[in-house]
Amino acid sequence: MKITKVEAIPFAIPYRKPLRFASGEVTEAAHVLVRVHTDDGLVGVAEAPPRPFTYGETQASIVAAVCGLFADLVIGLSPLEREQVRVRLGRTVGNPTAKAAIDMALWDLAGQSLGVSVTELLGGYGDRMRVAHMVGFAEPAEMVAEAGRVREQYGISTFKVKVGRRPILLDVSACRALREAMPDAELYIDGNRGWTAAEAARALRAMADLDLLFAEELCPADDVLGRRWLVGQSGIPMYADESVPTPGDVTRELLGGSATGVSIKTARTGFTGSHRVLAQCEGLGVEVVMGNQIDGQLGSLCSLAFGAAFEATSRQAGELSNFLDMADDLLTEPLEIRDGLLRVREAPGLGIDIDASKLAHYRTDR
Ligand code: MUC
Ligand code: MG
Repeated sequence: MKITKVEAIPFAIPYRKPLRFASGEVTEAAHVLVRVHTDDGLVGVAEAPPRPFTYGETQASIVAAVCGLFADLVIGLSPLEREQVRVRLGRTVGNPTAKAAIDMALWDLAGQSLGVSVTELLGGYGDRMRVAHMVGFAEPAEMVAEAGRVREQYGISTFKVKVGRRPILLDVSACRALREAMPDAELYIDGNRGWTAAEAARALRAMADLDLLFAEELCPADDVLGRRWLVGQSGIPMYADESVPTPGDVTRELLGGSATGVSIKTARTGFTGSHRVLAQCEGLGVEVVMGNQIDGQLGSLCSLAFGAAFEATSRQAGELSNFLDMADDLLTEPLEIRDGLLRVREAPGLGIDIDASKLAHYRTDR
């Protein structure tokens, strides 16, 4: 089986309501669908979400990287030669979501050709994950109302609360209101680098009684000493997200004492790189969470496929619900969260079937 063609198709699907956080906001899912074709008629798929505020990539740059740089490097290879692909793509710096989408599409092809799911191929630990929902910036009462709606409708009881605003009291009030409204819920916070280390320390002190699971990326990665100082005084684990886009960054952050947990995002490290990150974290005795790159259903299925495959990634609820904010999606069979759970598809590969008429409607290159 040989790769014959690689496509990168930009599309845009509106959000019902924007998601706002300290480093930016998302009002539409302007993503890139990556399709890898083979000579025996199989097609592997994945999606790349441009996040300029996190990786510097745009929709146009992802299309350009996939079509102009990467396609020629993988055409002619077998989809099973994933390490060849990783090395060849690795010669270009950056472009994490473009590379990750190609990697995940290859795993999809491997699963399809062997007749097994990607979850079974990767590790086969389980067939489901608990779902965590991300609550974006709004007035505290609105944030409480959203979390309540999501709990009521989907049975989700783990919430990641976006913080990093100034004054910090706004976020402290929102977290306190959420805790009061939901005494049994699991809550954690994500600052998207919005605070200084001193602000973060004050905010953590003010929220010390809220039983937060952990805090993610409260200050910029370049605040090297400030982050170490913060870790030293925090009563809860401090997770790295934007500061760990590669396995090397994971090593630097963990051994440098700037983080004590890691958010694994398949959108940026694919399945191959995410497996390496997971192995590093397990080897060092560090907890992980399956994060979300504000993925659509396709990207969420990829996070789920990876997260369910391993015990360590199945422990905590995975961030798998951002697609709920989208007005539509591309799959013929939509994802359904029930009782706070998402189940892995049993079909071979990722089990993804793209609705051709929806793709024709939402693609922006024609
Ligand atoms: C998250 O975990 O931070 C927002 C920015 C980003 O890079 O990812 C999202 C969610
Ligand atoms: Mg984050």
